[in-house]
Amino acid sequence: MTTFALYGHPFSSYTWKVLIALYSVEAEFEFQTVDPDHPDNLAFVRREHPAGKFPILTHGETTIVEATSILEYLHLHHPGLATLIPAKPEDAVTVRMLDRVFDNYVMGNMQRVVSAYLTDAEHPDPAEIAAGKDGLTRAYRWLEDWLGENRLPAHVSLVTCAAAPSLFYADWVEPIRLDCPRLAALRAELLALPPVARCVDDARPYRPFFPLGAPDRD
Ligand SMILES: N[C@@H](CCC(=O)N[C@@H](CS)C(=O)NCC(=O)O)C(=O)O
Repeated sequence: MTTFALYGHPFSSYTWKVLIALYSVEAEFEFQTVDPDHPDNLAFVRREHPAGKFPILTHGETTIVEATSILEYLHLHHPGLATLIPAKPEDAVTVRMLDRVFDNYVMGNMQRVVSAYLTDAEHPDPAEIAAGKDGLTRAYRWLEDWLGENRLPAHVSLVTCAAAPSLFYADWVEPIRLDCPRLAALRAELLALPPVARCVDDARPYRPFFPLGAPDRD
């Protein structure tokens, strides 16, 4: 079988998104760390992604950018990951919808707050922080209501891969409060899944680099 190679970093939420799928089936792949100690990998990512971001997957002559597209590709090309997206079209729409919700409104608002600290660690822009946290609170409320009326697929799916890293880091930025018990329970369930726990553990050495300061939990 042609080797899959994943360019990413163990502390990167979007890298986790793909790692969770690969780990869930113990897929064989090559991990290419993107950091200053691996300048060739940094150069590859800057060349291949329109904004120089990772993860990136290569498979033979094929290069795929963007985590969701990588998962769509693995769904088609990795025999163990054929269930990442449900076969029933209506269910597939729901899974893809939630993937967008987690990326755009959970991950996106979490990254907005983190970016404010990366831009100026001493004096992060209070307006950016407030906007990001407000966006997270709104997304939490929407997800809490959605979970009250719907169920997620029981197996590892595209939603698992999107939800676990975004909820993990978002909760560090704006804790999920007691008024969202279903969402808090979902985060705990996701963190207990072996492929997610493996990502959390592999990322532990990098926690001191979390720009807001990592909490003493998880
Ligand atoms: N829309 C991209 C977002 C990827 C992204 O934000 N990656 C971050 C790491 S989690 C990154 O590459 N940061 C480094 C940079 O922007 O230079 C995806 O879905 O893959």
